[in-house]
Amino acid sequence: MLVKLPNNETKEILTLWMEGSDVKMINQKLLPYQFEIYTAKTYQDTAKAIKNMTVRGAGAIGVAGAYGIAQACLTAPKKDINSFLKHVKKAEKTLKNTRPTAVNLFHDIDRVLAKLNISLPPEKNEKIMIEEAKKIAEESIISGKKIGENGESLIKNGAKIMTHCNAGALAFVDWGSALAPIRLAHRNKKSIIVYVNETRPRSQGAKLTSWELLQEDIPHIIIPDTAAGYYISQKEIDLIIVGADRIAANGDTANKIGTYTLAILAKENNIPFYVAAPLSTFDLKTTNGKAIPIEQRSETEITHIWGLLEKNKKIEKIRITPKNSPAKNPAFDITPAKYITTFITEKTLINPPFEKTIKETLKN
Ligand code: RUB
Repeated sequence: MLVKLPNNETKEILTLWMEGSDVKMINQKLLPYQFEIYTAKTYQDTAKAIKNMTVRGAGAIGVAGAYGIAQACLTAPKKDINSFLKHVKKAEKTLKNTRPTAVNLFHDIDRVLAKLNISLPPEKNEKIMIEEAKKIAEESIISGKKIGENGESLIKNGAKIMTHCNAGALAFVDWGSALAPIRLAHRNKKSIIVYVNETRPRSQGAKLTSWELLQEDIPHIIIPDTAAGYYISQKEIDLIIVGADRIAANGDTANKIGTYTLAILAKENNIPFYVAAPLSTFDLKTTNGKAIPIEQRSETEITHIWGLLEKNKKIEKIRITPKNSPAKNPAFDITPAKYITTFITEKTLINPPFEKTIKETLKN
């Protein structure tokens, strides 16, 4: 993605990459106030970065998980295959035990582990597995671009588009899912405006999507999540595009909390509701939305908010609720397939009946 650096230079930069045994990533906890690259030196650092959301978004945490396994291969004992295996399996457990909902994390880690061949010496396995992790990252960039190309046809000149959370380059390695067609429509000189839902509690829309759109001067407006219904009912929105963290075999979709509400609003007001995601987000092993585990996050994300204190330009956390009121913080919700118009993937647009079309697309 293009990033405007503080010295006014514009640079193409990925959300995360591997450099030697380090995993480098844009520190998303500091955006939009500070642009900094965080270096995860070990697989344990990478796991921590996934858990505390230094890196976040389904596609990006999948690649981070794959890189984490690659890091574990580098530090694993090489004296025999069993001790190598034991170390890598320990890393698998640590990395998978970070965020439960986005299937990409499990999918990408398993893809690297599938390369493990116990009849080969550890050094050989190390090389093959690191190559696979890097291949996953490269494929993720290509699929983001293809999602953009396939989805751009759904955006007409003059379109007013709503999006939720951040399903942009920051949630991937580059390009993004929901933001990829938007990015391309803008680059192709279509006149568009993006309504960015704030996305409480962590405000990925207000902080990250707005930052990403600003980097390419894509016109946008941040609105509170609670204003979505108002703008949709006023015919201010032509279409909604969101990303996804896991799509069940029947098309039920887990995405950032609040997505379900938007899908119903879209149906009620007769506007299309698109879900953009790579094929690695589809999970045929999960039959429907009820079987998708929903991450429950800390209540402090509700009771407190992080922001930039204008007076000293420091990033600070402040309390916004009474001390003794409890809070609940489910990070995702499930949108039933019946509310989804089309899935935008790198391969094709998937239309209903989803039970059939998803299976066919993933098979071929
Ligand atoms: C991110 C989120 C995004 C999807 C899309 O949640 O819900 O919409 O991950 O991802 P969080 P992608 O910020 O809690 O990780 O663009 O990879 O499909």
